[in-house]
Amino acid sequence: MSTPSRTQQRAFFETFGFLKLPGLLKAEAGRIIADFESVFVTHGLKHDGTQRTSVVPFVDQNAGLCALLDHPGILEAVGNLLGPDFNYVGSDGNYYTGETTWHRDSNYQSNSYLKLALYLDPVTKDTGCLRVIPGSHTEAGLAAWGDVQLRSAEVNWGVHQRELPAYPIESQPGDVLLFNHRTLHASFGGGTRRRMFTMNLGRRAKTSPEIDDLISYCDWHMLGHGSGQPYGKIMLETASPARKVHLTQPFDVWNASLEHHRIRKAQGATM
Ligand SMILES: O=C(O)CCC(=O)C(=O)O
Repeated sequence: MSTPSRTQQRAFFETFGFLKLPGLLKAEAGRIIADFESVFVTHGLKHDGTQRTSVVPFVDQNAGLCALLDHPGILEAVGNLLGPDFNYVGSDGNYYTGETTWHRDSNYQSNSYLKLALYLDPVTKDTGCLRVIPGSHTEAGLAAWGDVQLRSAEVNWGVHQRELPAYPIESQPGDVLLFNHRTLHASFGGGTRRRMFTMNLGRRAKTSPEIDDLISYCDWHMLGHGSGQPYGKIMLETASPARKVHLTQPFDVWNASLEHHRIRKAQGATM
């Protein structure tokens, strides 16, 4: 079977809410893993296996990982789904321990966000690969399935969450997974040292719902993660004009939002 065309990939992503790009970063996988490890070392973080260890924002901490935003294959694949001027809106790097229960990453009205995920160890259905409910990102999917409903599988349907009908996206290091933020996802059966990182990417906001969602997204990140900065120093210092296309709009919105919160705080409002 020949490789799907870009049009077919976009149609698959829009229909099912995810897309796997086998081996897109195969040549770089060794270096990516070394860069991943080095971020945790730099942060003095040792994963002891008892719980998830994560760094947010993640790729921003390492020049090699920042350069994923310059990678021709990534630019082409993501540009195909979100347009060539897509926004980069944060990342997380993780050593996972155990399972992740069913959830969506966001369910914005504009439906313009996706996650790019790289699993750095071979993962299968029973060893912690990402599972998705195909179609759960659509309006019909949103109406049909809720995350709490799936997490209450034992009460609702008398089966464990891991038994729910879902598609396991088994992967090897170097494979790139893309999934819509609205797609319900989870993972089960992982060990105590499951390495993966993700990048959040969104359509450049042009319509009014997209702008509202970007403001809300930046707000959520800023307040939720508390870093007070949209991007890491290395990300900004190593950004070429081409990379800045993916940073400028969130950077401006984030700073405007920060200013808004400063004013509200000065006025005595609680956030
Ligand atoms: O690999 C996992 O355990 C789940 C990852 C996930 O839920 C996410 O990145 O949003």
